[in-house]
Amino acid sequence: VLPHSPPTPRIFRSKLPDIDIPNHLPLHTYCFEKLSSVSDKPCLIVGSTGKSYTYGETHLICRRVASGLYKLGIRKGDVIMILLQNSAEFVFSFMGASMIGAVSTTANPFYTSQELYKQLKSSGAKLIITHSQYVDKLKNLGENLTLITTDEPTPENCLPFSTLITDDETNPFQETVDIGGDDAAALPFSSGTTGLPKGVVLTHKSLITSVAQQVDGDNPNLYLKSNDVILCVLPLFHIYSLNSVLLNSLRSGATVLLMHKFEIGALLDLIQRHRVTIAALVPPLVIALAKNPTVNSYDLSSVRFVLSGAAPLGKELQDSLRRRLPQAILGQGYGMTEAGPVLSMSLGFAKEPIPTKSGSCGTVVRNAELKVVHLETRLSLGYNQPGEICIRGQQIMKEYLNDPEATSATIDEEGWLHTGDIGYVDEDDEIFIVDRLKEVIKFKGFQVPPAELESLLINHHSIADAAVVPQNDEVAGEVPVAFVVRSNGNDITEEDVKEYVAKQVVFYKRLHKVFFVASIPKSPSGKILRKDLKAKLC
Ligand code: 4UV
Repeated sequence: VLPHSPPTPRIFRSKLPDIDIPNHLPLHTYCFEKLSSVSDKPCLIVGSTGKSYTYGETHLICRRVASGLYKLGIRKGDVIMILLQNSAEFVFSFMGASMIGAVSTTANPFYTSQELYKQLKSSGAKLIITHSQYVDKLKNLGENLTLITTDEPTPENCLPFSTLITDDETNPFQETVDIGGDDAAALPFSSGTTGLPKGVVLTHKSLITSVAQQVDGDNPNLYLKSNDVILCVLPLFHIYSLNSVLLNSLRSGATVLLMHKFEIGALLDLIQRHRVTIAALVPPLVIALAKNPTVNSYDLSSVRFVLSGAAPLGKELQDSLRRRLPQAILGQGYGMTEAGPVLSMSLGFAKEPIPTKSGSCGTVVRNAELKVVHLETRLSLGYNQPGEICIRGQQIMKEYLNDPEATSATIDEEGWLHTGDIGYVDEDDEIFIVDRLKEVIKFKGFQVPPAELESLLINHHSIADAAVVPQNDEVAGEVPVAFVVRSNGNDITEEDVKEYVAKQVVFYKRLHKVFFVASIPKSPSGKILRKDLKAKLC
């Protein structure tokens, strides 16, 4: 070793060997690759009605939607917005768009007009598929926007979803659209490590790689079988459910049980009725399963895996759910939209399982590299030393849409994606997340970007400056609270501020408290010293 050569980076890898990943294929071809062997098996079940679609029917409807979108002028590279709760139409739209090389940007149907406008503008979406109850919010948001609604009656100036599916699926376009691995397939929005929500370009290659890292190979990290019934209660507009529930299930030939909203009674009833085997959850739903007394009246013995992700799951909670579901394997996945999304997953879910500790997020997925870097020196650290988690592999995002600056601040020249999460890897290669370097607040796993709320606050004529930080909350994990500097002579109240924000944002971004202060602590370069503000909350 030369005296001045940098130390070799410590890189962590999966205990499972790398596999060949067919990520040259388009996503829909990869997901439906085993169609002929599962064609008559149920692919989707709509929880509220019991209606089910076989794999053969699902694939056919997706092809028709592809053709219908094409007829409406949607071409390769065009963006459509899917603004739906979990439903069969969500799946048909997403896969149909993929078939013509179009890109789906997914958004929360509870978003306000203002939030939707920003995502529409930034994504350049030309067409929106939604439910009639959301159409009012979309009025006047853009000219030349095609609106499609999935329910009857069809509102004025909208087209019914049936326009898309009455078409002939044999349309020759499908053979002529040339889709490459580097072409975008999904465009979820995320604030990443800083700032406002940005479009995250996930390509066919990144999504296939991520799915393969989880469910492919002789010994898959997440062992799904074609007779599995997978609960889809987490919203498909968020990458966790889209990738780890929907795409993983399609690839595995399993059945997806769609629930359009969470309600504990309905959830337990569906698990019992459809003999659900796999439940993908977030910590607040784990709390409900672990603590709600009604759980004892249901037969949940079919459940074999419970996956928790999107926010930290404490050891105690994991242990109390284990007592309730003794037959099930409980474990975590750790994901980030920009990471494609899965960085790590419990090997307890593998075909040849390796038990993982409570509180651990599992080990890094196969065909990927993970390192932990010192916050100041940026040198990579060994076992048990906390630092920023970085990930490298073909699953990570291509870029932030139209934002090279934010892209290069997140993915460095060597291809490492910097997560903004602080964690360590223990001597068994298990990952533990201990803190967050980045600004984002996670309310029940949903992103609340402080910068978005701060820009609303600063726009108020009675507010001179503001900062938003997370406060710990037993049920939600974190809730946003604001520090506000009144502008001269104003007597704006806490209620005024809360109401002003609440009118403009989806429910989980609402402020839970407002503290009036004389000034916001900032670094010499003008960055809000969030740590100082968080310390005031303790
Ligand atoms: O960008 P995002 O909203 O993305 C997610 C994705 C979660 C997934 C995805 C696929 C899975 O299979 C799965 O199990 C979970 O949440 O937010 C990313 C940030 O959320 C925090 C962390 O700060 C990420 O950078 N986060 C995500 N998972 C965990 C977590 C976890 N298991 N424990 C602690 N924090």
